[in-house]
Amino acid sequence: MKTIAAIATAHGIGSIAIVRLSGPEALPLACSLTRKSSFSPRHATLSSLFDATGALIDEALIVYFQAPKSFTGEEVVEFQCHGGMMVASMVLEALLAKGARLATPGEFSKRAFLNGRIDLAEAEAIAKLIEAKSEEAAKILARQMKGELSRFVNEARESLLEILAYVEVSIDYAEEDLPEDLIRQMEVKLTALEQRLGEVVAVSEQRKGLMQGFKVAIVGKPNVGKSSLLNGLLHYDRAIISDVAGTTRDTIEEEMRIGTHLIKIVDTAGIRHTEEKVEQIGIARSKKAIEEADVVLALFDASRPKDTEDREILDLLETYASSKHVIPLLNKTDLPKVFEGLENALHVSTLSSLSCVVDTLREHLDTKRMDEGMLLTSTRQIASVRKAHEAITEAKPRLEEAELELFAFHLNEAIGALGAITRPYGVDEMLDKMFGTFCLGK
Ligand SMILES: Nc1nc2c(ncn2[C@@H]2O[C@H](COP(=O)(O)OP(=O)(O)OP(=O)(O)O)[C@@H](O)[C@H]2O)c(=O)[nH]1
Ligand SMILES: [Mg+2]
Repeated sequence: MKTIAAIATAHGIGSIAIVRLSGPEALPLACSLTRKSSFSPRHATLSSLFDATGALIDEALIVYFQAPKSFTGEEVVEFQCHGGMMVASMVLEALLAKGARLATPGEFSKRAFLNGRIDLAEAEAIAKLIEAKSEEAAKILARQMKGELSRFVNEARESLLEILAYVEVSIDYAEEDLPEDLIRQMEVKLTALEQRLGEVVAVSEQRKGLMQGFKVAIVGKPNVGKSSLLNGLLHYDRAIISDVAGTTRDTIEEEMRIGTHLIKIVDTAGIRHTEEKVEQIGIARSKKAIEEADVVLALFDASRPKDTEDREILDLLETYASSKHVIPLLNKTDLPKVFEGLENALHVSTLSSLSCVVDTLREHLDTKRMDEGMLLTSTRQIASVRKAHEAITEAKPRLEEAELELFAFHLNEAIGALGAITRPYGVDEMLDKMFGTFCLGK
């Protein structure tokens, strides 16, 4: 296995940067770069670093992790050098010149997985934690990184394996039927598991936005003040505002923080009938933005009478009523009110404070919070648990019909699907698990 190296910190200016080294040559390479003979494990040592020509590059803190007690399970050395990309690049170059290879993206985690230090669910959590879009997501991922999901999956898998063991044995030794009470026990266990997996999938689907970041779209007919609302929420002039209807031609996306959430907010082109080609494309994008949004801020102009365009937008939003959270806003309330209806809408003016919009958004997003409980955090995980759930649903009636081989087949499917989340079982491991606790006595 080659020794790999990479800069582990983000590009840009910062006070320190970390260069990571992993593989059998990590310690000799570090010694060579520092002209030291050794490092004691898990101690921070301040040392000068020299390049291949012997020139001093930097003074860095060096931490050596002896295999297998390291992130990758290999020999690892971390160089905490001074920040900015120049110094870190020079340290990296020096390591490469001495024989290390540049790591590919995710290679440290891949080695950690291959060496059994983390499973796939934990690796996924590490990757996602870096991009977490809310405090809740970060907490869920931190728990997942510590093995919460893996424990859940393993427990589910173990109980399926236990059932499978009984069934396989009775298939192999078919003189006697399975005792009736054993079948009942299996059914109870399977039903409980089926229910639990179903719940986890449902909750995870519902809270997808928590992991991926919620999307909030601002929609309405032209000139109602959508771009003014965006700018007001962002506290800077991001979008062009004018009294010409049709000013915004394309969707504009920005990130902003609402409470504990990092959301994407999208300003859209005003929706109306138009012959103008570019505007038509913009309007199609506005509709797409509604489809992609978790929350829709639907804006109307209080200073003008309700017209056909407003009604069409209300009809359009009606079609999304069950799948999106639509918050109606009546804007320009600093002017005399002419618009009739939408009494329940939030009354706002982009010329003054928009705190009520922020509060309403935060209240809604907070209902999606999840401080406790487990969440599947990727489409891959959701698909696997759903597959396991379906396989169990398929399996149950087979048990009743005493079609044990088919029953075992579906159980195997469920075990396989769950295994894909963390670490697929090898055949031997599966047999060991199955028969390890099972005394055949024959
Ligand atoms: N009096 C008043 N005028 C507002 C308010 N909000 C926006 N306006 C004005 O309304 C006009 C249209 O505002 P925009 O924010 O460009 O409207 P828009 O919905 O983005 O329009 P399009 O991009 O054309 O779809 C501008 O002249 C704004 O200054 C408000 O609360 N009160
Ligand atoms: Mg606009």
